[in-house]
Amino acid sequence: MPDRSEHPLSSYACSARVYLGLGSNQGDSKMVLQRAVGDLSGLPGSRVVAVSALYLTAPIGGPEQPPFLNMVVALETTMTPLDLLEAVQDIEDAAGRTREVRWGPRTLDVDILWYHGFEATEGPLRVPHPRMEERRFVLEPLAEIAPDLMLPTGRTVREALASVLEQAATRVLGPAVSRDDDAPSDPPQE
Ligand code: GSY
Repeated sequence: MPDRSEHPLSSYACSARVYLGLGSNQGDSKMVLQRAVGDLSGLPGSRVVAVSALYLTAPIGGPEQPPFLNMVVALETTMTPLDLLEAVQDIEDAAGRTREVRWGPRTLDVDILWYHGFEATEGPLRVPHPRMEERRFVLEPLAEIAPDLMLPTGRTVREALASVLEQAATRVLGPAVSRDDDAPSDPPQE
């Protein structure tokens, strides 16, 4: 067997664009999200190429729970979809995430929303994320960094967002704004 380790092709790996949705409603959510962005940028073969603002959003589904901070991150990565899934679960675990209550409060949630050229409707990773087109808390930050991204229903992110504006309004917090200082006491209302 010839040794190919020195051959240029042996180190060539294709980079894929991925969009990830991040959310937190427990602990110091702003710090949790900022740390998660740092962790994503440290993944092997990966580079964070765009980051949305932070959005304060009313919780959708689950028990009564505090408002969330949500954001979307664009990553260029050579990781495979399943390796990336494992890595983001490690990032959630490192943030102290427990999985006790389905749809319940969480320190950190990282969803792989869209992975260039990859579609899966069953198995451990479903992408494009099956509920992303129904969620204002996903579409609004995503529209900030990828308004023309084409979604499975044939609509752009911008068009899909226009159809969910009846959901509770989100409030944009700049990345430098402290949540403790700026979070209203009640979740945002429409
Ligand atoms: O699926 C993500 C967790 N999650 C969220 C969220 O991130 N933001 C809002 N606003 N509501 C949510 N409900 C769930 S579950």
